[in-house]
Amino acid sequence: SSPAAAFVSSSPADTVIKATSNPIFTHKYTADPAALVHKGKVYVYAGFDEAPTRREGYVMNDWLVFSSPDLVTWTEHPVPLRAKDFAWAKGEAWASHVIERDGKFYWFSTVEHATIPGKAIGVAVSDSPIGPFKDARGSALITNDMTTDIKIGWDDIDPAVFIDDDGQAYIFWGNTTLHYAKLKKNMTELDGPINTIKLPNFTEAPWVHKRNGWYYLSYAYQFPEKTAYAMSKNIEGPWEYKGILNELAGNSNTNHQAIIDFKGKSYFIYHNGGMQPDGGSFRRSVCIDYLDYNKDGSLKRVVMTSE
Ligand code: FUB
Repeated sequence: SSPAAAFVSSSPADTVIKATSNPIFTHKYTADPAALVHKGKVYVYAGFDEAPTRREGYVMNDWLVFSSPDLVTWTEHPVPLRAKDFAWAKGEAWASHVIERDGKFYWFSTVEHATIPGKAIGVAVSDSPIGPFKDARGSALITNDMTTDIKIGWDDIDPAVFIDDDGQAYIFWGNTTLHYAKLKKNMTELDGPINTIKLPNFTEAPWVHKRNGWYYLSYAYQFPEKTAYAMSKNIEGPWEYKGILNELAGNSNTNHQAIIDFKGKSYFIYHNGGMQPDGGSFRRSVCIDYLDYNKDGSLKRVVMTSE
């Protein structure tokens, strides 16, 4: 696989990258993309896979942010958030999601909790989509002891936040069991009970989006992971399982997607393990492909490309 993105120039603050094919970034391994469209630009927030070649296991300390006006020219901004920026966290910058509300940007992040065993979800805030972000609470929003399925230490991971047209915000998260709860307007507190959604072979990585009156809930399916999805007319369900959306992502045993509309087209942003010479489950690379809808609102299977 030949490098797709050419390293063009750098300054102490920003690095400019031209990406004419997948993977979009080749100077670093990047994983778990979340994407935000804001004022004519796409922001991609990704975990930084730093595992040395042949190491089996995640080495993830920082998150990265990239912005682009056209999905070809990307700017990598200075590191906007590190797992250790949450003083209560031990580390491990796993999957995250950034969303804007009333001019502030909220970064929901998975980290390892320092004192409550297992993963936890924190929230950081900034006035800018590129940060810097600061812990918004001083404590975790969700910890492993708040849900009953405490068989594994990584069941409270992978936040996906969605704000409905009526202004109500929801957070979805989980591994093996998919949870969701309402968020207060301040975006830093849960509002009401933690609920559970049952979907076939749910593993992790939920992402919720809405289009033409349909809610879509895509997620990592089985292990190694494909991406599957469900649809509903109501954000609180019931969700109807609709099938596989994306196949195994190269030699990565995880699959993690973000879905956006940008300048009239829909995009599926994900990571793939097989796109760089030493790539794999712990050295993943963010890719972008088109997402197409059928007339009835269902989704066409993603065609992963290297172009
Ligand atoms: O990158 C670490 C974990 O792997 C993420 O939190 C999951 O979604 C999976 O991609």
